[in-house]
This record gives sequence, C-alpha cells and structure tokens, in this order.
Amino acid sequence: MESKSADIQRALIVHVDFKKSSDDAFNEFVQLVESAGLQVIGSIRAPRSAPDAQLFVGKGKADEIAQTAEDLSADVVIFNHSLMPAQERNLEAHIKVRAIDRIGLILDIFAQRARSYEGKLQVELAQLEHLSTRLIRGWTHLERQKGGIGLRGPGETQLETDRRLIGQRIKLIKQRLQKVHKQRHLSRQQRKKNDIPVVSLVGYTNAGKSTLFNYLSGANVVVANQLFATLDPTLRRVETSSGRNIILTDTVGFIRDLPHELVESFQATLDEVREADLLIHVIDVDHEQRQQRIDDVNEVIELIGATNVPQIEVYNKIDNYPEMQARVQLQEDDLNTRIWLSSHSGEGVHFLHEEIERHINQNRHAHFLNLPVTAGQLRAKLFDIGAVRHEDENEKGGWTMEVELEDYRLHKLCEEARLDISQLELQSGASRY
Ligand SMILES: Nc1nc2c(ncn2[C@@H]2O[C@H](COP(=O)(O)OP(=O)(O)OP(=O)(O)O)[C@@H](O)[C@H]2O)c(=O)[nH]1
Ligand SMILES: [Mg+2]
Repeated sequence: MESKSADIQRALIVHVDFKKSSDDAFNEFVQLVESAGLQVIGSIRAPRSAPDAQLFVGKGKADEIAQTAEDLSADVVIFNHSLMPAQERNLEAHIKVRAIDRIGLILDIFAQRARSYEGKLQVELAQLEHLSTRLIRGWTHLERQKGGIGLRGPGETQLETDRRLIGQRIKLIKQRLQKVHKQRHLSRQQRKKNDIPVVSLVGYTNAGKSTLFNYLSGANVVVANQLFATLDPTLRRVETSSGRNIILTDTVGFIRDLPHELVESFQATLDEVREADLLIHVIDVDHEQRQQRIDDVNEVIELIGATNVPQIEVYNKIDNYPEMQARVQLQEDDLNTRIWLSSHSGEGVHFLHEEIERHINQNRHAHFLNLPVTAGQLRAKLFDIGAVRHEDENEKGGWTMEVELEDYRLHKLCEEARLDISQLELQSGASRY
C-alpha cells in the first residue's frame, strides 16, 4: 500500500497529558513525526483527565486545533494517542484537516521502511486491519482497479464493496504470509537440528541495536538517529571466540504502546525473538526514561511469549559519558547479566563476547526425566537436538532418560509439548545412572 505521507508535509501535532505531563513522551512524539518524514509546524499540548467520547479533546480545544491548523496551513493533524474510529471521523469533520492517530503514524513509518517481501506484506496487513475499522461512506482510498467492477453485487453500497475488497485483500495477504512463514519455520527447524544457537538483539527503538549488530558481525545494516530505522530482520552467522557458530539477529525496535495490529502482523518476525536462545536487550544508557523503556521492552517480550529466554542487558552508548567505565554486573540469580559498553568505540564489547560464550556453553545441566508414553514428541525433539545422554524404557512403556541441556530450553520444549516439567523431572538424587 502506498505510503500516506507521500503527499503530506506540514504537520500540526497534538499531545494530551492525561496523568502528569511528560516531556519525554512529547519529545518522542516529535521524533516519531520527524521519522515519518513530516515537518512539525506547530504543536498543541493540553492536560485532560479523560478522553472525550466524541472528539477525544474538549470542544474548545478542538476549535483551537482547527484555528491553528488553518493559520499554519497544516496538511495534517497528528494525535499522539490511539483514537477510536468515530473520534477520528468527528475530529476530521470538525477541524477540516486530515487527522491521524499514533497508530496510523507508526504504521506509516513502517510502510516507508519495509523493504522485504514479508515486511511489506506484514505492514499492509496491519494497515488494512487498522483501516477496516475506519471505513466510512464515501471513503475512497482503496484502489478500485484491483477489481471493483464486476465484483460489485446488485444493490450493494460502496461501503459494503470496500469492506468486501478489504476482506478479500486481507485473506490474500494472510495466505501469502503463511507461505513465507512456513519457509521461516523450516529454516529455524534446520538451525535447531544443527544446534546453532540464535542470539537476538532486542530493545527500544534507537537504542543502538543495529550499531551493535554491525560491530559484532561486521555487517553493514543501516544505522540512523531516527525511530524504526530497522524494520526487516537481518540474520548473520557469527563465530564466538571459542570458534562456535551462532546466528545473530537484528530486528525491529519496540516502542511504548506498540499497536497491537503490528505485534500481530509481525508475529512471524517476532517468532525469531521468542525462539531465540539468548536475548541481548540493548538499552540507551543516555536516556532519562531508561527504566520506563526497559519496562516497555519487557512488556512486549512478555506479549510475544519470550519471557523464558535468558537476557543480557547491554547499557549502550557509555562513550557519551567520560566518567562511565565498561563493566559487567553479574546478577545473583544469574539472570539478566548487565554490561556497560559502547557500540561506537567497541569499548566493553569483549565483555559481551565473553557473556555470550558463557551462556551458550555453560548453562547446560543434566536433567533426569521420566517420560510417559504420550511424550513421544518431546522425546524425539530431545534426540533431535542431541541432548540425550542415556535412555531406558520404563515399565509403563515410557522412558527414563538423562538429558543435558539448558534449563530454560528444557522448559520451553516441555511448554511446546504441553507437558508439566514438574511432573516429568526426577530429583537428581533419584538418578539411576
Ligand atoms: N554515542 C553513541 N551513539 C550510538 C551508539 N550506538 C548507537 N548510537 C547511535 O544511536 C542511533 C541509533 O542507532 P541504531 O543502531 O540505528 O539504533 P537501533 O536500535 O537499531 O534503532 P531502530 O532500528 O531505529 O530501532 C544512531 O545515531 C547511532 O549512531 C554508541 O555506542 N554511542
Ligand atoms: Mg536498527
């Protein structure tokens, strides 16, 4: 789908402070609008306790927006919030200028950045799902030449035709995506079989993931001081210091209130993160809202079901602070090791190399399992990844086995097989070997 911003230049932006006013949220909004290639010509901020059902803002504020938009000849008014379709419609009628909400804005940036076949399909799907709730009479964005004539049934209104066309297009895209996803799934299976660990970079947008990715892999992924510079995932095979191969992946950044249409459409891309063996959570050390952003990212990680994957927290950009030293902070529970480094200068990156190595090689433990006969699939997987050390058939037709693998990986496999690990694992003292 064509980017909406192709013909839009001058943006008036509106940000409502519902709780306490937050400059960070406002500044990020400006950055988002600029990342979409728009020019911010004016801004309106307003405190409010709750959104108005009709206009989102109060009537007086809506009048002010309309007047300012006219005075500044704005092409578009952008709201830093998610608007209900009816609110968006009422606002447009009231201010007589195109109104776009935060989700529409983020979708537009994604549409501009998508390069790969899969990325383009994913963005179009998200856009169509966003649009399908916003169809109104007289709506004319959809390309009619794709089959309007001949498709239109007798007595059918334009609105119904549009809805039907969108529905058909959504179905078609989903079918195409399914094919791509199958391929992706197969390559992942192959990597698992070959026991190549996958290490995925995740983090808030603009934290420096691609810069670190390039440093670690020698790749040349686009780095830019804009939000969502990266959209399509990139994978590189990288050798660790002990000569072990890993797959390193760079992917789309996260942001506060990531539209759920996007998370859904990008499920396949995000599967790479969910099925990774290790996450490197890149954090901009520079940012005053650092903790908030860490929480935002962890929220998305939870949303996509990747909470079980171990994390290394990388506090990036220490070169901005002469007093900051590269260092490692090992957490007591051995989870979420923290590393301070600079992806620009490379200072401290060797700590990260060491940590990756440690995670990959030293987190394997022996587990003693008692598998019922119904757990054949789990058993086959354990063999597939080369984790089985010993196996005996037990009296009930199941198996008693000793396996060696990372705890989280065993948990993940059990989860996938819908088996409760606590029912399977024998106390290590009960080992028969
Ligand atoms: N000073 C400093 N700047 C950095 C460092 N790492 C990245 N940057 C800058 O931060 C900005 C964002 O870097 P990217 O690598 O594109 O960030 P990203 O996380 O991939 O961002 P998205 O793909 O947009 O989500 C760029 O301007 C980089 O030059 C660092 O270690 N030090
Ligand atoms: Mg990037």
